[in-house]
Amino acid sequence: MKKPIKIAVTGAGGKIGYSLIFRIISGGLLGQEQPVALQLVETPMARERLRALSMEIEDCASHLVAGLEFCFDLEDSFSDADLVIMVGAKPRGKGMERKDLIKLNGETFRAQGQALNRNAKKEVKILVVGNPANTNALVALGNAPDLSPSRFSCLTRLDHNRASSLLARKLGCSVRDISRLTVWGNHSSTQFPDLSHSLVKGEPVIERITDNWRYHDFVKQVQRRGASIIEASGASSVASAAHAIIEHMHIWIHGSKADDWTSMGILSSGEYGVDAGLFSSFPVCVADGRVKVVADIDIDNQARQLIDKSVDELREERDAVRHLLP
Ligand code: NAX
Repeated sequence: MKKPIKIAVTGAGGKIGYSLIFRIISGGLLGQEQPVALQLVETPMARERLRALSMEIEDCASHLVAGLEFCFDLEDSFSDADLVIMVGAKPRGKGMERKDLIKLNGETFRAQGQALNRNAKKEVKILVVGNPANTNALVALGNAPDLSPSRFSCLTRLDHNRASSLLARKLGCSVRDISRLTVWGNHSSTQFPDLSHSLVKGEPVIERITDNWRYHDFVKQVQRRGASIIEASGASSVASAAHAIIEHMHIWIHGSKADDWTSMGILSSGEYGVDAGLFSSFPVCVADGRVKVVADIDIDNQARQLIDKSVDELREERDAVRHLLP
């Protein structure tokens, strides 16, 4: 049997955690031959929920579970973790403004970034999911000076999947026929899902749709998809978020498909006019665990404006957490 891979999941006792953990222990992330040791990181208030979760994990009798520990203290969190999935975050409370939530969760990610710096392996892969995901990733990275920025990413694969699925429905094809779709910017209602370079069965998508649809209706629908789910169910996406987390990590570990790319939130080095030092979603290719922004994509005027709007929001978020950055 292979040596177990240690996976720390924060917020494991929440809704996404409940879907994600069972995907991991059934081999959805690392396959049927790779055992996993889970470290579930939560607040003490979730102790009983984790106790119930651990009983359910035991009752799955999965041959892949080589270890299971709970962590309620940041002192011990992320110790020797190979993969860290940071889902835990506080939801926006009644009367709370977005900038209050950014600050509140920023404090959490500062402390967690410091714990990552102390305890995680240097070659760890860290995915931030908890919102505001891009800015939380920025705060965690800023407080982990001994870890390379290349170890951090944030989730925009759910937005990518939403865009891909919507386009496939529009064209009456399978999502497998679609490639080279990009989500730019923030994981928020300013994100820009971009079809300018997308292909359907190898042919340009823009030959089959109008500019009006791709810059207006399509963009709005993808941007509002999370809100539509909240309107319909009263809660944010759960299973599709867990699915996107699995895909994001799978691609990071095993690489992206030849002739295609994915969308991932990573630290900008100034590519495509996104300020260096912001976490933004980009089109990326992954090989041997290394993430590279796809080069030389043309950006037309309409796309430029939409990207800039999202980058403006990322700057505002960064300014709201400046005091948490060194
Ligand atoms: P839940 O409220 O069900 O679960 C959150 C869990 O995090 C709770 O169990 C809570 O106890 C725990 N938690 C809070 N603070 C913590 C801390 N300091 N340390 C450890 N655990 C902590 O939310 P859920 O539906 O699971 O969503 C989790 C987060 O994912 C939210 O911030 C949500 O907005 C975000 N999402 C991000 C997405 C993305 O694409 N980036 C999509 C899905 C989701 O909306």
